[in-house]
Amino acid sequence: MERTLCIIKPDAVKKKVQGSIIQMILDAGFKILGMKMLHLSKKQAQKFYEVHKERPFYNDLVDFMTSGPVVTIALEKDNAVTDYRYLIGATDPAEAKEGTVRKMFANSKQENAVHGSDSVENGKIEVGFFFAESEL
Ligand code: IDP
Ligand code: MG
Repeated sequence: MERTLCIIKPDAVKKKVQGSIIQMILDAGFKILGMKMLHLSKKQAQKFYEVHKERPFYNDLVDFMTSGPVVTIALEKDNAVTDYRYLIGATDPAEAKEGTVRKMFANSKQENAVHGSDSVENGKIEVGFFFAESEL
């Protein structure tokens, strides 16, 4: 079984679509191991997105991710990383396929409703960023 981390981003929580997104995740066969609603601190958001710190969108991304509460969800499934990224669709909603979470709910390439881990290794690391093993 693989693990992957979902974050329902501030834009989606503001729009009150977190329930719809969670239902899509459950309907796609994922098991929810843990779920937390929290307001990220600037430090947390900077650390979580550290790999992007040289990118031009980094500071805006940190501001956006701390602009309101998020829901972090630890997910488990066979092939979780690939299957979840398929469910959420492309980073830019303009390129996301019909029926994907980002096509349905994203506002823009930045405000794109959800985060998803990009590799099996990062799935484990990112779940660990928000959840102690004893909580799962
Ligand atoms: P991903 O979330 O699909 O894995 P990444 O390239 O890892 O996409 O980027 C992380 C996040 O940074 C995106 O989900 C999005 O919120 C934001 N982002 C990525 N590229 C851009 C951009 O070109 N402009 C504004 N925000 C961006
Ligand atoms: Mg990414």
